[in-house]
Amino acid sequence: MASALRLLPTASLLSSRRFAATGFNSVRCYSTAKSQSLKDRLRELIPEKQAEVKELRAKYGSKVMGETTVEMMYGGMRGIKGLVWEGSVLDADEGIRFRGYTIPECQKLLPTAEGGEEPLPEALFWLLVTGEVPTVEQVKSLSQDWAARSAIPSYVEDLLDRCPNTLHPMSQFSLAITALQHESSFAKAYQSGVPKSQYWDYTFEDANDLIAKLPNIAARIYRNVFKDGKVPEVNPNLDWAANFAHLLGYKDPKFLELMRLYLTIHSDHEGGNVSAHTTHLVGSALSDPYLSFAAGMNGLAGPLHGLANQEVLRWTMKMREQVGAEATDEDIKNFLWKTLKSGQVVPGYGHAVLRKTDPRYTCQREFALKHLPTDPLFKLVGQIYNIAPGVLTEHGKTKNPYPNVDAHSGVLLTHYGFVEQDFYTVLFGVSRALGVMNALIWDRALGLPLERPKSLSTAYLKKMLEGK
Ligand code: CMX
Repeated sequence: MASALRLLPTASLLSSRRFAATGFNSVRCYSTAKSQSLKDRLRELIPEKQAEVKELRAKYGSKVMGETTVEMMYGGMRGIKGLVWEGSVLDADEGIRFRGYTIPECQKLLPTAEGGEEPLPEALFWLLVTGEVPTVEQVKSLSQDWAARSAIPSYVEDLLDRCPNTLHPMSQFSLAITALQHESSFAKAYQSGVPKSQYWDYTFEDANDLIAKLPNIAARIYRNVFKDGKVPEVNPNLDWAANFAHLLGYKDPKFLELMRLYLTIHSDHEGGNVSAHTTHLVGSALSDPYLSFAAGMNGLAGPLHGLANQEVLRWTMKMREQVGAEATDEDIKNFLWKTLKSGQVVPGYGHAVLRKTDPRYTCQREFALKHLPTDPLFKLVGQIYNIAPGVLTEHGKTKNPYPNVDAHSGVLLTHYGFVEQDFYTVLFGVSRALGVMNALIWDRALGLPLERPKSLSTAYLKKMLEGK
């Protein structure tokens, strides 16, 4: 494990404006006993946060946060401020901050595996839940806790083993998560009439169980569809990402580092994206965390959202097939235009909120520059990065001609022999659990109600607008 010293944040990091920007009152480091469990720490934080929110609502409850235009109503509600999401905030130009920390800051501050450089996803989860940078001991205990919770029931194994290999891995993933609902502590507690003030406790248990079991579910799908169908035992001494790689059948320490980075950066991207918002929306009906997450995963499986990582690699391979290994810039430009003129989107480019290169793309590019600088596919992706923004700008439709997270991940995975593109979105899904489960715990802790925005028909709108 990294030395404790490495975890101490610098004064400049702590004093930065980002804490004000996220709305989280403070980021505390080393304020807790080194061995305190995540749940114990959360139990202390919840009353503070409840009081903070109560005061905010009493003081500013009637304050207007923005306006809704007719264009927004027909335009996918872009820019409407209608959700509270504690874990992360996305800035159009700067990208994501997890509890106030940028990705490079997380890479500097969060504990790593022994000898590693990338943050452990468990550490990111701790940060998302508490707003605090965890100690090495705290992260280690969370790794052990998740390893201990990781087994999946035999009926879920049987269910997956019976799926046809042609059923998309994301459909299998969603199916298994829905079936796992049988285990929900929250659903059982709700049926037995537990008071609302305790909802968060059972949600916390489900959230941790679910996160812990996802590597076993995902690896079973991977091994069934693409390998020999045999899944090894979880190793209680490994961290969550390393265990996942082990279950999938990958041993290269660099691939383990890639998994740690991958599972950290795909976790959370504020609340409005389809997978996050869906999980939150379904959870608002007090559907338990399994049902809520399965719904979110069905949204992640869409090609405009998480499935784009699979689409990017397919598209890049197709390009390589057509233009050859030594593609000129002109070849790439022509292929981009061909894609656009055929009415397709360029996968991995554009974003509903971002207006600059996604820092999740940048950190994957940096990983590639460090570990696989001469990989031919990485070179091609770099070449596309130089050309695509110009073509998309000239095309004139997309508001953001720069790459998003999905433009890079497939190349890194392919380098390490992970070539099964249909599985890529499942990896995204395993990571996304960290962000949306944190949000669901806080939804329950803050007692957020059933979500129910107002909708209008075009006829009603016309009547309102034209006075008819
Ligand atoms: N290639 C071609 N056209 C694009 C484009 C792209 N990469 N990105 C946006 N456009 C088009 C849109 O389709 C839209 O066209 P129409 O007016 O004909 O409908 C127009 O540009 C305006 O869209 P926008 O406001 O810039 O983008 P949206 O907020 O509507 O959509 C996104 C965002 C991500 C769906 C879109 O950029 C896209 O389809 N990108 C490719 C798919 C992708 O990479 N998705 C992954 C996003 C990250 C993630 O969630 O994982």
